[in-house]
Amino acid sequence: MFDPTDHPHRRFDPLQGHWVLVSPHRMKRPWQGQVEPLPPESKPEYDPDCYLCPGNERAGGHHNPPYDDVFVFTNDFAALLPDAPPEPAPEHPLLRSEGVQGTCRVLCFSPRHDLTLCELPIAQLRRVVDLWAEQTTELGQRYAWVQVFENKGSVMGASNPPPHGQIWALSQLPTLAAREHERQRAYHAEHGRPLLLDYAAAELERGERVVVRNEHWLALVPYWATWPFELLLLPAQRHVARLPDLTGVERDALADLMKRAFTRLDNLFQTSFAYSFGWHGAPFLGNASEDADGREAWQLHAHVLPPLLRSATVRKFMVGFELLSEAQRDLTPEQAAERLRSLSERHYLEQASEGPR
Ligand code: H2U
Ligand code: ZN
Repeated sequence: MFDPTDHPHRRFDPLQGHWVLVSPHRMKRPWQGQVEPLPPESKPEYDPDCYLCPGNERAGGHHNPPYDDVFVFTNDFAALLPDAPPEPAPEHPLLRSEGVQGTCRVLCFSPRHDLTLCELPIAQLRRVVDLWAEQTTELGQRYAWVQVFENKGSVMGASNPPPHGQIWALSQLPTLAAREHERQRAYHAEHGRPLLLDYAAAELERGERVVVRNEHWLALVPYWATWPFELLLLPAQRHVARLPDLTGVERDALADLMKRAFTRLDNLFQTSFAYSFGWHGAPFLGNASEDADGREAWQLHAHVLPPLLRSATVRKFMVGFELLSEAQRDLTPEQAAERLRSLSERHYLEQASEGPR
């Protein structure tokens, strides 16, 4: 008899259209591999040597204003440029390229150097949500895709400790976005409903992969999760195509959901849990009358992709089979969700500083 907690199987990711290998029986194998160094424990509220802190000089020579709220600037080392020239004529059908225009911005979430996103007060998290929405509206007027994201922790490549994220906006749909666009549109054409709203309803009915929910939002470990403690955040009650479409009440509810979900991640291994986290919503392809943007099919959602597996220092590697064949996981998404559900929503650092309540 097939037992998903014991037998190898594959799960299908309907957003990307790929499979993930699940090998739950491997959970018992010994580990003598790499251990991640722990980041330093205490950070100052303001660091005079930090490129992102208020009033400081950045690496490119610009000065940050003495900001006391959120703050946005164009990345001094932007990967995309607004005036990049168009592609040259192709020299061979297998040597294909295309030009791309775009811009990259850095978003500072708070003037406090020492806090992470989930340690910010709810009111400041709401400011961050508003900023994401404003930036998406502005950049969507010029670019086809606006990628809002945050890299947190040095293991995920974050280069500076204060709470900050990035936006990359560009003239074409990047690969993963294009796949989600195609798959959500195909599902909508067949069923007449957004794929992710049907998915949210199925998950709410089952409950076993749900980690946190409130009146408007759902955070769950997706059925097809690749990373051990991967999360998907989505508005579960109504169709919402993009960040700017969120109502005020939904933005407050999102601030609540992020604080609770990310606090649980931090509490899991009593460490500031590293991740890449970012938003996907309908693109801005520009032909509104034919709904080329697929607004009807797209449901706004965030992917939270955290690398840690067993402890604050042992991460999941995407290597070997994963790089050459397909993603693989040991812990099942249901087991991951259960572990996250069992944790407190009070941050471990707050508990440590204030003692038991
Ligand atoms: P990450 O922590 O996710 O790397 O984001 C920080 C970004 O900030 C990074 O892309 C930019 C880096 O290029 N940056 C500046 O634009 N100016 C600076 O002085 C430091 C960092
Ligand atoms: Zn997505």
